[in-house]
Amino acid sequence: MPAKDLWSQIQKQTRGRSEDEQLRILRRHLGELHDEWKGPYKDLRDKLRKLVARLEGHEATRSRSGQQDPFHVKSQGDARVVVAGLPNAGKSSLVAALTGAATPVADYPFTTTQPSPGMLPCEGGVLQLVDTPPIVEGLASGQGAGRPLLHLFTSADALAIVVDLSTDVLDSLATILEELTSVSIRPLPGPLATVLQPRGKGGVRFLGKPLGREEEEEARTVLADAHIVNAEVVVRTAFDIDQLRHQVEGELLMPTVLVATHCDSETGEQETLQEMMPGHDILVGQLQQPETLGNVGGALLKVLGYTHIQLLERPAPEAKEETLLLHLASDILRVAERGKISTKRLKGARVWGTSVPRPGQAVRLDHVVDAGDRVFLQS
Ligand SMILES: Nc1nc2c(ncn2[C@@H]2O[C@H](COP(=O)(O)OP(=O)(O)O)[C@@H](O)[C@H]2O)c(=O)[nH]1
Ligand SMILES: [Mg+2]
Repeated sequence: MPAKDLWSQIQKQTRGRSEDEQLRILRRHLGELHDEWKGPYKDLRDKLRKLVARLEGHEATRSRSGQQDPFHVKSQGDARVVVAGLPNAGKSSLVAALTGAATPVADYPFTTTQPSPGMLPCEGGVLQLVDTPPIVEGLASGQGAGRPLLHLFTSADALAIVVDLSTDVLDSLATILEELTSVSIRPLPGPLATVLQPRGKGGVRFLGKPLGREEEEEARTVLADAHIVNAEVVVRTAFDIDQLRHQVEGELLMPTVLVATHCDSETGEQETLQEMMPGHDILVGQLQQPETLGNVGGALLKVLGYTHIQLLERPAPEAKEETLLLHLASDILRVAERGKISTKRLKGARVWGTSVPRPGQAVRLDHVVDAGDRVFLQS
């Protein structure tokens, strides 16, 4: 088998697997790649050796730390989605249904006492879903799983809030939001469009998509009013003054989807949920039949701000080689990294799509691509 095909096969086999499983698979393949093989096989062997060394490093750290903090969940995959909700809402059922991870499900509350991750492969990426102990009133003052649980929420790239529609939704959601507010989390119906990154020096800088003169002035005023003199404002997809304001006020903007469970009977609860969380995607279905939930992975990728671009094999828009899943506002360098292409000799790219005025335009490494762009990397 050509080295390139073997590499795609290995990627397929390891995707979504735990690190221990990945290590086993990589070691097996390494054993089959003979030392005297040259060219692309040698490159593949080197690549696998590096991956194995990295995973072995993780393994060593894990065993050294011995008794681990169960609330410290190692990040894996492209993004972390923490599944949150009241007791018995269906959090564990959701994670089990989507990832096949073994997590205890039972019809009595507090079955889940520790977070437990599972991996969800979707659309060329893989998401880490983290099942969690339930939210109860007063987490911040040590009730239930307490502060460690709140801290886990703040470590998420997105939240999936599970709500039982057979309960009083107004009440349930109010409790959840209050607990999230205690660590300044503000749910967001979509991806973070404008990011504030405080810096130690350098004044106020604007990065990402260019913004208009008035927008820049508005942003500078908001920052100055809060006495922020050093910061980077990164416009990922669009300039959003409200998002900037919330971040200036110390809020953690958290992309969030809702999952409604126990929706066997028609009540008005789903509408109530939507009214309380305007703009948020609500996934409704039977957890026992995950296919009824629709494309959960797709909804999560959307709220996280992921999109697809096409990598081209030749400088021609129809010469499609590979579809890549990328975060919105990724640049050419990131495209190459994601496509596992060496960035050492990379000079730039030619792009067909909405991020350039002219089809096939030559761009530099810091050019930010748009959803659906076709990219030919030039080295
Ligand atoms: N009827 C119905 N039961 C569900 C649904 N989702 C979860 N359950 C049941 O509710 C109970 C609690 O589920 P679990 O996933 O452990 O909830 P958790 O405490 O949020 O993790 C279990 O008996 C599940 O089988 C649903 O959508 N409909
Ligand atoms: Mg549970």
